[in-house]
Amino acid sequence: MCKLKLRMILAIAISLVANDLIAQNPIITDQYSADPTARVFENRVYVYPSHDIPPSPGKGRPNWFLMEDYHVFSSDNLVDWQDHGMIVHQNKVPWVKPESYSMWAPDCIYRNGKYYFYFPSVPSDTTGGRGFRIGVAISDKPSGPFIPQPTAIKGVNGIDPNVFIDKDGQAYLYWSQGHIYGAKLKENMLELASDPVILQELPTKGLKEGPFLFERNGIYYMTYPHVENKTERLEYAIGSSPLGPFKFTGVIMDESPDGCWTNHHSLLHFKDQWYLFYHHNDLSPQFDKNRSVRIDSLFFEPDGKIRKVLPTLRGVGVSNAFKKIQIDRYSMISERGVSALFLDTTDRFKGWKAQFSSPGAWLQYTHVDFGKSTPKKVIVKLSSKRGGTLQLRTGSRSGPLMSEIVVPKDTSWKMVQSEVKLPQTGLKHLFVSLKGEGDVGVDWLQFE
Ligand code: FUB
Repeated sequence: MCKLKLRMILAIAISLVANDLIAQNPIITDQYSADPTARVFENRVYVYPSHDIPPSPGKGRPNWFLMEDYHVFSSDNLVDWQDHGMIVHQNKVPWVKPESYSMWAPDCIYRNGKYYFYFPSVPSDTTGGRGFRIGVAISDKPSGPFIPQPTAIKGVNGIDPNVFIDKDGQAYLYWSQGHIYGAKLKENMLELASDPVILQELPTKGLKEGPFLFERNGIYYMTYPHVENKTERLEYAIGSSPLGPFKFTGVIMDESPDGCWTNHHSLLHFKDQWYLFYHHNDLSPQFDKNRSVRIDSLFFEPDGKIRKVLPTLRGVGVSNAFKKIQIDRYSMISERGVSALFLDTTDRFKGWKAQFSSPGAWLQYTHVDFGKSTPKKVIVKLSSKRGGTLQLRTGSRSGPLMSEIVVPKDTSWKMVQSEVKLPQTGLKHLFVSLKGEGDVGVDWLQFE
């Protein structure tokens, strides 16, 4: 094979590895991502998030959002995500002020063979007043390329566009600007077909933004982040038509306990399950303008109310037992003696480790699929100051012992393997605990 061909094959292989993101929460761990709108197109889930970038002197406003472009991600199982790359850049949109770093929360919708990507930004031309406008970029495919329209949508001042197409084919655009606004869209999806109205009856005190409207069983749900206390929580109001009137009905997710000021979400029905896509500053605990997209399952009560979603690290989806399992994204942990710590605080994109530090400390990691072939061994990437013994069980503390891993006293990262004593097939929950004294940091584990 000629050298050039070999180099090309190598480059393709490397780019495939780089674009295949495998994660629990947050789902995107090689860049910051926020404001996720999730849609099902062609039986795949596409996520259209904003793209936060780290602060950089001379770029944008200090200590504020820095957002210059959008990427799109897709998955057919909510576990393995592919980054399709950049789809729209601020300096390639004719009406957007160059270097304004204000490509905030977007949405995307399909109509008549085209994908319409809606995004807010700051315009170059401020004759219509200061503030944000909303524009559209169009593509033949959900992953782009998207061609931006030359001008922003006339009559719309604001941020956080959201589009809904009702059963009768009428499309609606929602956005926020102090209040939440809604208007009909023309068939071309590029112009308003009615004057904007303020959606009344939503809370009047505290910022509201990020509208996301959907319909289920004849109920129209207007969902939105709202600052009721200190930071944003996700709320919803219901009505019997797309422009209301709506009635405040409840909270979907409480404000974050660790102070991330924004939250922004979408709801998605995929393969018989509802999901909440939202964001949190997992990869940037000290600076909440660098956020990351998360997913958790969402359930409806029989009367149509939304059951409150408790944020998890485990997220959703089934982990393949024969691939790396990041147990630091646990489902549950003991009250003390175990925590998720960054592997490298100078490069948080390297991810986390599960640190066990006191006798009996445990964690549970749910939904691991062993399929039909039972593993012979488990490989654990770990390090330890004092040494220790990890026990691996299925189910819970009282579940059968699958493997015991004796960990040497060695602070360098190494792979330690241990025999799997009991045959394992099918879907299992893992229970990992520290037997007796010692300490162990686990980067990941994988069965073979
Ligand atoms: O991402 C920038 C802004 O923060 C969004 O437009 C808001 O919804 C909030 O998440």
